[in-house]
Amino acid sequence: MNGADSLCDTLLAHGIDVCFANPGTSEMHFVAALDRKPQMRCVLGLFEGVVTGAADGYGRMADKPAATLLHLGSGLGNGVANLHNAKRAKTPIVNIVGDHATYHLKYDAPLTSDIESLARPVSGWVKTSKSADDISADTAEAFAAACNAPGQVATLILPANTAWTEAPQQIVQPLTRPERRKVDAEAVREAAQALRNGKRTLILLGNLALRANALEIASRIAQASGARIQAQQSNGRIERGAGRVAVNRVLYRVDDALADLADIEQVVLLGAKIPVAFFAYPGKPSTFLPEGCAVVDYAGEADDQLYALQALADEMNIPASVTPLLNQRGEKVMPTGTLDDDKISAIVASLLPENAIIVDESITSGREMFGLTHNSAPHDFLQLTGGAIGIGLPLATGAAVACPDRQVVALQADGSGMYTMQALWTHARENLNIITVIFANQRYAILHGELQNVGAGAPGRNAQRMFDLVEPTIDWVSLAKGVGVEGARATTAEQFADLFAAASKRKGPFLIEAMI
Ligand SMILES: Cc1ncc(C[n+]2csc(CCOP(=O)(O)OP(=O)(O)O)c2C)c(N)n1
Ligand SMILES: [Mg+2]
Repeated sequence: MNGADSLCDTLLAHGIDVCFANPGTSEMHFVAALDRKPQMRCVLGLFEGVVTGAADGYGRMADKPAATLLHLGSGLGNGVANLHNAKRAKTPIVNIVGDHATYHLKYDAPLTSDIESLARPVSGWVKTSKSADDISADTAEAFAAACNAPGQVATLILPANTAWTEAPQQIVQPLTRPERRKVDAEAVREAAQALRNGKRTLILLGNLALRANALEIASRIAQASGARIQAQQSNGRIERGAGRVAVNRVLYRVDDALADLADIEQVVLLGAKIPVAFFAYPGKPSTFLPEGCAVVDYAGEADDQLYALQALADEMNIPASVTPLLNQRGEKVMPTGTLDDDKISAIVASLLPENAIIVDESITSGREMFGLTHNSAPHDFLQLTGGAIGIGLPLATGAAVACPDRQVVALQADGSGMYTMQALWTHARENLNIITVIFANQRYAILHGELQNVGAGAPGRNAQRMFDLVEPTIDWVSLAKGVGVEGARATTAEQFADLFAAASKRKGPFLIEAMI
């Protein structure tokens, strides 16, 4: 029993049985230990952004952490953008990073770096194990930290000699997971009072308030009080579709969001933060609430939002006759002719398999998707939470590993997809049920718009060369084929619908390059 065995046994004892990995020499003893633990599923990602994004997708869907295994500061650095997204999604991750043996650090070997400093901005907890004796306790602490509500990245750095040194047989057993904080009775009374004060009120929902059961209570509260419910802009996971409550998100574009919230006099925060603009734009406000809007900070992100909703509904004495407003199943809409992004949204919304998981990194192309899928088959919706593009294909990987019986549909803009297209290899390697739809508009379309939005004018030659993915164009069907994923190109709506329908009937990954 060495430190590496102690790590693996402690992870397994805590219910972590998936490890997304890209190891190196300093992690070889962990690899050897993992080899002795067939219960642990090791999933290789061919770039660390795939590893961390997959751990995010897994954590969002499994409601428990996966482990990662990354190689020193460089490996961690490659994975930071998607750890940033995970941090924004409040995803629990036990992020394991190997380091040089402690006595080797003073020689400043080529891969030496300040791993803790790289980890800190994306981690809620960082620790370097000092010895093999500590590994089990440190791993248990990392697990507890990752699960600390509302969920966070816990980075555990393991020097190579802690792995290969003899460790105690005894491992640390899991503690019971602490419950989320429950809002107190006073807060409940205040929130109920606020909902009766006659102000035009928005109840802004985030975190676990966006699960189906919580949304049903929110819908009853909205009807009983006349308040509006809405989700914050950026959410790790929403349960939605037919038979569930429709909830829109705060809009992305500043003018749209301002107009949408213009008449709100009071906002009740329930697992959400005050809505702010993604970016600052010259002459536009940074926050979306109208001036003078009252803020009732009812339940925080780390609180038990389901409890907060139930307690509020009880306090309001809502009659049983007030039932949640549930979405009806929509009519099938099957557009025809030349393909465009809105036709794709309509077709995906119509053909979405039951209980699918939508992973949305469609950027400009999927703007209609959210509205159209209110009436689709019930599904989970995972979005880009932190704005660091390149998460879609990895996120789909993790979601599919967590939920092997469900169809994952990755709606992937082409530019963002190229950041981490290596994930497709993992889709093939693990035979994951993922349909990837590439919105092949062959450009960074959003940046064309943003150049105008910041008031910088029309793109010249240099701007175009930074925004347009041409000369050469990207052939996604060939890329997919090269990493073992079957794919086909669609240029008409009929072709797209046929490919999507066929792909949802088979097992394993399939990629549709949608030419728009
Ligand atoms: C890590 C990271 N790098 C760069 C950016 C800036 N950025 C935002 S959107 C975008 C391009 C998006 O293009 P694409 O994915 O093709 O979507 P489209 O705009 O065409 O819909 C870029 C480069 C970012 N958000 N995150
Ligand atoms: Mg694009």
